[in-house]
Amino acid sequence: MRLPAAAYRKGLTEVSEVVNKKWSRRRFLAARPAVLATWQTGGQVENLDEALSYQRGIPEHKRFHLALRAADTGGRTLIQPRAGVGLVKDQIELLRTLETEGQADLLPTTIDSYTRLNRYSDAQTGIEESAHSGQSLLNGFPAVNHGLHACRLVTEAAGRPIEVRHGTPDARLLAEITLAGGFTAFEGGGISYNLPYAKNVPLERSLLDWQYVDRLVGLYAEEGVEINREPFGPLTGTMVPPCISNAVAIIEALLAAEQGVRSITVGYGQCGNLYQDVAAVYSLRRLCREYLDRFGHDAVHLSTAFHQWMGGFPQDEAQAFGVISWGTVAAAFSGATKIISKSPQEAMGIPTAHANVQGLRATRQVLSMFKEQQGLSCTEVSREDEIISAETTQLLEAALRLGEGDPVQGTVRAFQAGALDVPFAPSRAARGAIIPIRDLHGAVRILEFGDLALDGELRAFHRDLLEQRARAEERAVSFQMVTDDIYAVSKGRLVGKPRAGTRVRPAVGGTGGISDAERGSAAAGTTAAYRVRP
Ligand code: 8ZB
Repeated sequence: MRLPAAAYRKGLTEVSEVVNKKWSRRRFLAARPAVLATWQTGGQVENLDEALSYQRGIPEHKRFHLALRAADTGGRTLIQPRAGVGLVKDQIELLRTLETEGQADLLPTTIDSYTRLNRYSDAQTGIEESAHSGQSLLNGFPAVNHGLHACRLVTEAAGRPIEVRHGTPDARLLAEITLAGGFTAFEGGGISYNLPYAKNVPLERSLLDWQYVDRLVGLYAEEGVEINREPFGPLTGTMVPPCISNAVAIIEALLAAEQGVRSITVGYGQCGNLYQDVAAVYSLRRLCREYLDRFGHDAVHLSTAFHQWMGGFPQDEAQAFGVISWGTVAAAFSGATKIISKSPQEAMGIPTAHANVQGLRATRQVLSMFKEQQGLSCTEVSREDEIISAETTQLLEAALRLGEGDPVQGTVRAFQAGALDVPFAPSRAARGAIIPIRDLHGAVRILEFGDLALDGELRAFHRDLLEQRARAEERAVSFQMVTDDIYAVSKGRLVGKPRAGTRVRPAVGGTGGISDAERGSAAAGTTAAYRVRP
C-alpha cells in the first residue's frame, strides 16, 4: 500500500529546496557534527585533517583513480568483484584471497544491509552473533560499527585499490568513516542508491544526503586527495532500458561534479544483446563527457564500469560461467574501464571466496583472449548507439527543462511527472509505469512508456520491433512475454519463448498492450502467470 501523500511529504520542507549548487565549506562543516553523532564511531573521524594526512600516505598503486586513469590510457579493462563479510579478520582474509588467487585488479568491500539502512544497533547484534558463532551472519562488512581503526586494518591489508560498495540512501556517516579509513572509491548516488533499494525515502532527501557525500569527496579533492565516485549503473538490474540507466548515470555524474568530485565512473548493467550492450557503453561515455563539459566540468576524469548480468542467473554453475563469459565479451568490446564480476554461485546468494575467485578467473580468461582484438564497429552497433543516444538526450533534456536548467530540481520533477522512470523499482519515488521487454533479437525495448519523455518517433521504433517479435513468435505482445523474458537467462536463453501449446495468432494491427491489472502487478514485481491474449 502506498502511504498517503501527506505522510510522504512529512519532513520534506527542509529538503524541498535542494538545488544543484556546490555547498560552501562552511555549510558542509556545519552539517557535519549531526552526521557524526548518528553512531558512536562518528567521533573517531571528527578530525578531518588527520583523515586527509592518512589518505595522503596511501601509496599510488592503491589509489583507485590512478588505476582507472592508467587502464583507460593503456586501453585495458580492469576486473573487480563484490565481497563483504561481517568480521574484520574474515574480511581481510577474503580480500587477500581475491587478490592472490583471483588476481582482482580492484577490490571491493560490500557493506551489509543493516548498515545500508542506517540500522547500526542491528549491525552490532550481527557482529556479536557472527563472532560468537564463528561465521558471518551479516551479508556484508559493517564498516560504520567496526569504525575507523578496523577500516584502516582492512585497507592496509589490501594490496590493490579498494572501493566501498553498498546500496545506501543515506551514506553520509559511512562515507566519513570509510574515506578516513583509507578506501579510495565510493559507489552510489542519490537516485541509483534510492530507487532500487528503498521504498519510502523521498528523492529530495537522498539527493540532499548524496550532496553531502559528494561534497565530502570534493573537500578531499580540494586538499589534494582524489577519491573516485561511481554511480550505481544497473539500477534494479532487471531489463532496465539503456537510455534510462544512462540518463540516471549522467545526472549523478553532473551532481557529483558540481560538489567537486574529479574522478567519476559511470556504470552500465549488461542487458544481453551484444550490439546493444556495446553501443550503450559507447553512448554512455560519449554523452556523459558532453554533458560534463557543457556544465563546465571538463577537469573531471571519466571512466566506465560494465556489470556482468545483474538479473536472475542459472542455478547450474557451468551455465553461470557461460553468462559470466558472455558479459565479459560485451565488456571487452565496449572498452569499459572495469568489469564488475559475478560468481558461478550467483543464483544461490552471496558467493564463497572460492566461487568469487572462479568468477574472476573465468572473466580473466575471456578478457586475456580479447586483449589483442579491437572494439566492435558495425551497422548494428551504430544504429543502437544512435537510438540510445537520441533517447538518453530526450530524457536528460526533459529533466533539465522541468528543472528550469537545474538537474537536481529537474530530477525530482521528472520522476514526479514520470518523464523519468525506472522499471520494477520498489520506491514510491518512481512511478514504475514503464515496462521493458525484449525484441526479437533480445535487445531490451519498452512495452509501456507511461509518461516517459520519449517522442512519438522513438516510441514507434520500439512498437515496430515488438510487432516483429509477435509475428515471429506467433503470439500477441503481452505481459506474458515480459515474464518469459525476466526468467529467460536463468532458464538458459536470452529471449523468453512461449511455452508449448500457448501459441496464438497475434492480434491484428496492434501489439495488444496490457491491462491495468497486469501493469499493477508488474509495478509490484509479482510474477503471476498471465493468460496469452487472443
Ligand atoms: C546489487 C548487487 C547485487 C550483487 C552481490 C550479490 C549480487 C551482495 C555481497 C555480494 C559478495 C557480498 N553481493 N553482497 N557479493 N559478497 N557480501 O551483489 O551476490 O551479485
